[in-house]
Amino acid sequence: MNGRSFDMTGFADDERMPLGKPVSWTFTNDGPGMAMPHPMHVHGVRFRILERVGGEAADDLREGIVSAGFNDTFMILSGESIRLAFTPTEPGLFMYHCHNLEHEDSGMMRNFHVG
Ligand SMILES: [Cu+2]
Repeated sequence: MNGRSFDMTGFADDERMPLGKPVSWTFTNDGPGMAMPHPMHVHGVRFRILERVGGEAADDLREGIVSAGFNDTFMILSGESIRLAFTPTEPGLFMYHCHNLEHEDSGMMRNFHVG
């Protein structure tokens, strides 16, 4: 993600989040490799989906996606861009990753730091 693979203990400068202040993340599913949806999970926070733009999927898949309310996981379609927002309430090191086991096992997982 963002050209980075999993690093067990590390995180990048842009993965450092302030405690108690709202942040917004944008995920865009336009990376290399086979075009496919990814079920993305963020640990330690609950977020709201603010915006979905683009994306390609069969209508019945798109119709089954729920964006309303608080979430800890979201499906991002191939070619889609999603903006979400949350306010970190607990300090520490948390992970965000694709919930497809093959993907997370191959490094589609990162840490973010709060505090
Ligand atoms: Cu994935």
